[in-house]
Amino acid sequence: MKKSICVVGLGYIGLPTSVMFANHGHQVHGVDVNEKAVEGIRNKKLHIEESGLQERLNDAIDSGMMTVSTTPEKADVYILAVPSPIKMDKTADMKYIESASESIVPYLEKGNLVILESTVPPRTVQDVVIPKLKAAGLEIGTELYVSHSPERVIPGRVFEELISNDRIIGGVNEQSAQMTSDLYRSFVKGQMHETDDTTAELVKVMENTYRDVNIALANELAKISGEIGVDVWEAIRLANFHPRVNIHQPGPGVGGHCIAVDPWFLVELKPDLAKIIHLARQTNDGMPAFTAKTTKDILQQTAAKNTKVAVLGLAFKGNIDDMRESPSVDVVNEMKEYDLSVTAYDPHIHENNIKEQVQSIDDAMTDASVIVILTNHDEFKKLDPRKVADKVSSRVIFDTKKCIDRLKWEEAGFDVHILGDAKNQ
Ligand code: SAJ
Repeated sequence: MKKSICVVGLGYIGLPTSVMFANHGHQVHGVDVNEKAVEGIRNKKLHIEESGLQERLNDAIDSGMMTVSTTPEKADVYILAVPSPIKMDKTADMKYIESASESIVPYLEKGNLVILESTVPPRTVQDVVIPKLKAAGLEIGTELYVSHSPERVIPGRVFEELISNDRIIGGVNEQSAQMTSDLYRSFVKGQMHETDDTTAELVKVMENTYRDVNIALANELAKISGEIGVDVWEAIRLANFHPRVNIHQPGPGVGGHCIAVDPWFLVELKPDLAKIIHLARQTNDGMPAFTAKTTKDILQQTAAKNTKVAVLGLAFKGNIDDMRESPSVDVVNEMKEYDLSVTAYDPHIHENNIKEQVQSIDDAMTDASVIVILTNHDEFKKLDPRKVADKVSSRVIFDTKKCIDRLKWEEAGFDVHILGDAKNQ
């Protein structure tokens, strides 16, 4: 059945979700506090990059199925997709969840469904959202249905995953879960797994914690391999042929608004018990410093003429435009502690967000003593080392994502260093 849906939060999750519902016959009203973003979306101008989003947004707006504004409207269903970041002290910042929940209260009516999509510390629906919604004077579970259906899509492949991923649906009761499953069925081809709200919250945080701990293991193995003369990337590749092994990839740190954040929710909840989880966070957060120190060591070995470092990649991972919690920013700051002179370039980030950033790869590389790759954007994989060779002051490259072809760069006269590969490091 077609519904009217009000989506609060038009960011990396809320906007794609809104257009998907609008493209599938539901009447959607999107809400965001960011007036500039709202104005842009209304005029079909995107404030975020995501493959397939532009065409789908055009369709949603042109068909009249999607409207946007800075305030909610009456609807059958409310979806909350606002950020739930961590504060400086690594505890969850619930202010957006609280204000989004409050913002819909004046519009709520008997029979409405409220779905929380944001990733949150377990018990948020019970302890934060429901107490706010109660102000509407409706009985939860019989007059107002509530569920948590965490988004699980990966930036860069959002639309494929919105359709094909299974969904975890955590209802405060069976009817809430059932109504939520029925709604997402409009476009989800994966399975719906119904459970209660707190279990769904834990499942989502667990998934990202699993990945963080696994990446920390890969990073630790990279450091060990580097010391004992082994290429960790090859060792991981071989280990992963085992049917029950899936070791992730090392790198300059873990970024983004999810994997570097969600494990802290469990540390905050149970600090005495979440030991491996805490250590994994510290290991991954230590990788930018390790990357900067390795760069400084490489520079010292190569007797470079200057200390200019060309950092390639500021997004938190390949082929996206998102710099949130990006380890690259920490790497740049750590490099400056060693008095290195850094210029940073990212083909996906068109505004200078840090003062070391430049908008041309040539400006970044001209006269550099070492190139450091921090993000595996396709643009960097395709670089022609012979052309780069003419620009730099020393032919030295440090690849923290193993994304370049070592042989090709060596043939062009480069000293190639790869994180976790002892050869040349
Ligand atoms: N990274 C590594 N090594 C790896 C994989 C990733 O160092 O082997 C780094 C990346 O470079 C990046 C960070 O980890 O800096 C996070 O990237 P990611 O691709 O692992 O994850 P996100 O943050 O883009 O998306 C994750 C996904 N969760 C899982 O795969 C369990 C996604 O499905 C979630 O929807 C998303 O978090 C979210 O919103 O929670």
